[in-house]
Amino acid sequence: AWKKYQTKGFSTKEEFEKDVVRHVETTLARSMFNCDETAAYAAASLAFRDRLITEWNRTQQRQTFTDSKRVYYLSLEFLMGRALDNAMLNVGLKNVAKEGMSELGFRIEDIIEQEHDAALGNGGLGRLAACFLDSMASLNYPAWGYGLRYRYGIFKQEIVDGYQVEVPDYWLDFNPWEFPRHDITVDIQFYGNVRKYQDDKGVQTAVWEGGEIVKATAFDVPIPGYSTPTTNNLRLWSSKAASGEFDFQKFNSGDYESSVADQQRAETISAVLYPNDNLERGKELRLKQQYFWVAASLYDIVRRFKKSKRAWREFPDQVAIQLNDTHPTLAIVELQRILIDLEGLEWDEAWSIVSQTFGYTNHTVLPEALEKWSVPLFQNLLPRHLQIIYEINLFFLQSVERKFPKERELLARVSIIEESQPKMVRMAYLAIVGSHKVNGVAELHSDLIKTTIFKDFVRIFGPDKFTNVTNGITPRRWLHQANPRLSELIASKTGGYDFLKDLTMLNKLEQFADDKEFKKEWQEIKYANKVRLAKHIKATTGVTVNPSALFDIQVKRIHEYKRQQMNIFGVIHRYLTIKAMSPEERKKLAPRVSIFGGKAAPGYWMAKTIIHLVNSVGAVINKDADVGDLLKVIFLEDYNVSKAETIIPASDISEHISTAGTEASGTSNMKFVLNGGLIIGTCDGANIEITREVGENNIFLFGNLSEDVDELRHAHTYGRHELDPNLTKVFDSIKSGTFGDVNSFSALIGAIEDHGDYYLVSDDFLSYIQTQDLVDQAYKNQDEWVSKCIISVARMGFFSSDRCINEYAESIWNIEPLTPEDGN
Ligand code: 26Y
Repeated sequence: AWKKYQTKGFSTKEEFEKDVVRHVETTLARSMFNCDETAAYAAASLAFRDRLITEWNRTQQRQTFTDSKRVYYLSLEFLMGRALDNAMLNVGLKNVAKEGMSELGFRIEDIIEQEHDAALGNGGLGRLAACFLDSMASLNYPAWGYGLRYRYGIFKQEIVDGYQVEVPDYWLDFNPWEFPRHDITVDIQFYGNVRKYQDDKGVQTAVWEGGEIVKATAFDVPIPGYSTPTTNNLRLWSSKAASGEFDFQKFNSGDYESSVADQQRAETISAVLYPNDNLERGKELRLKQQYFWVAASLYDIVRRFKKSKRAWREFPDQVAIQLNDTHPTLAIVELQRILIDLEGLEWDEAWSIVSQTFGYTNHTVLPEALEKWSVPLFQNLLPRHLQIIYEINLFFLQSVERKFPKERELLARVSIIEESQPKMVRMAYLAIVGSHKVNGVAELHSDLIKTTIFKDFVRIFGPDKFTNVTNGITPRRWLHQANPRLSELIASKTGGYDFLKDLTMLNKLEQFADDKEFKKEWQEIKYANKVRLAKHIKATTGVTVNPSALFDIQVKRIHEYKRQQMNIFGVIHRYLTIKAMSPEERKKLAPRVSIFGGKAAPGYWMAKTIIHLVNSVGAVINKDADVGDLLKVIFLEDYNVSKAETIIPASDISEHISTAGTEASGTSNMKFVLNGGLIIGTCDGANIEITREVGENNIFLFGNLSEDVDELRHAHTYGRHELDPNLTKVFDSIKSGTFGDVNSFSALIGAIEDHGDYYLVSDDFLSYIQTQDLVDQAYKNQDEWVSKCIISVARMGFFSSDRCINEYAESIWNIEPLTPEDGN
């Protein structure tokens, strides 16, 4: 009967306006007469939220009634960015909203700008999770994301006197995109101890007792698919003390302060995102976060499964759980614990269910990013889990010994417990042992994990357990939303916006690679995007840049392996070259703007030094009248998802120059090419597959290959290490004080001169600057350049996250799409 009351939501601008006015006047309790942009944003979002929630409810009902297999994507990071623009585009009502808002006296762009980014992630891994959510909904997969509702997302970056300063990102003041579910809570236990009972039949059961309880509350974020009936759910957990507002016993006995302190300690768990990207620190609070989130999510998943009244052995037919890196690996142990301790299953049956349920995605080979937790820490915080880990390890090592008798060293190498002082739990090994599939995120990376860090496990489990799923990006946000004019131009040539659902349709553009009219429009769009970025640069840094210059952009987390230091050394080399040129020679040069952006982990001193150097170099070059427009150096403050949407469409060339073998995939490389920019890059990560797709002529590759890296490093350490002479000149100029205080940068230079140049900056430097010269030459021939860009975009279809999610669905999750036609 209730079905007749279900609404479809607004579909005309008049209906939309009515909803907005209603929300301003009732939900927000304001008057339209003093409705500012903040209130207008709030009301417009609430209007769209209402729509989404109707679709969300229907999607959930559909999935429940058909009892479909669902995938659960467990990620400690979801770097969502803004939601309103995305929601408007995905439900196909942006134009309705634009006209409606304009009648109410607002420009839609200004309204969109009001929204605070949801920045619950560090970089690539977190943004990948967000792209995956978009694709899973757009492809109608029954899928949930599970994460933490951090009160503080990644910090805001301010640049003060050339140095990074971190400012807390308190983003929850007003967030219309989340629904608190105060009725959905889970009690999570920490500390305590384990008691073993023997019943009359001699069966042993373990009981985890005592310790403290923290309450997890669910907050749901609707995830609309693009032009689909599916709105999936992202469930984020928030922590608070279990006994309600206060511990009343303490409260009554007059211990008010300590009861408030308990409350705060519990809330600390979901308070802040750890700002390290690819750098593991082993902090207890982080392990607490992981268990809190994993335990709440599994309780929720198991509760949902139990409603279906199926037998436990059917669990893997109903549930797939994907681990976004090792951060949620405790889920493996927690599910085993639930099955044996709480549900009474035998170990073997439980373990078979567990290991069929999980898949593990690895995102890095860097040793400093591999998670290890100390056994004493574990013992104290999660005593029962440590026991189960020891059992898992015992059975695993026994099976290895049966298969490879007498290989004692192998056993030590693959043991989940590292026999160090203190002993450590190796989370990646645990994830491998407890999953049915392990995947890397680009071909080279997947090969590397099989031949290096997980080599022994390939022998043990066979090669089929290890697979590759090359990353992708959502074309909805990274083309349609970020670059609406380019999207419109593409639509006009490929027969509408279908390419946004099947990105391989971009190949229809290739026939226009020499079309004069098309190329002109293409160029105009790029120019307009550069003008927009130039305005942003002017407004935020005060520096005037020429939109006709070549925009050379490197935006990503600052890390030595990503080699922003090589980029800025290249800029200094260019500066020195220009200074030494005659006026005639200078006339032949292509003007260039070198743009940097990205955050350094607050404790990563070397990364902060790189930021300082970029700013110091910019301060000198940008005011050198002698150089003028030929070279400008910009550091863009606080790079984030919404800024990326402005920056990426404005690039001519972008830099993806990691030491070969270190960048697992990279995903901004895909975003830049999709927006009509070319790449200068190393043979690393997804650059290799991008090259295969777009063709070697349409990318600027340079540098040593990953198979040569070990030997070069060895030579640095044991042989003579002669620096590239061009680099020496750059260092000389820094050391002479050209860019300010010499001591500031000595560690950066020292790492290369004196400490083995681990990232091969010197080895790749000549090849890098020569390739930059090729870029200059190529850019001068605008006609050919634009053709290269068009051809590249036409060949980027492979890098849609839709293709990527379909691969996961088929080869790892074994799930099918579900639409209203399929049932319900
Ligand atoms: C253990 C903890 C300190 C940690 C926290 C965050 C470790 C790693 C990370 C983040 C890793 C990350 O963002 N990796 C990136 O994942 C992308 C998506 O697969 C890849 O494209 C990119 O190459 C990789 O660096």
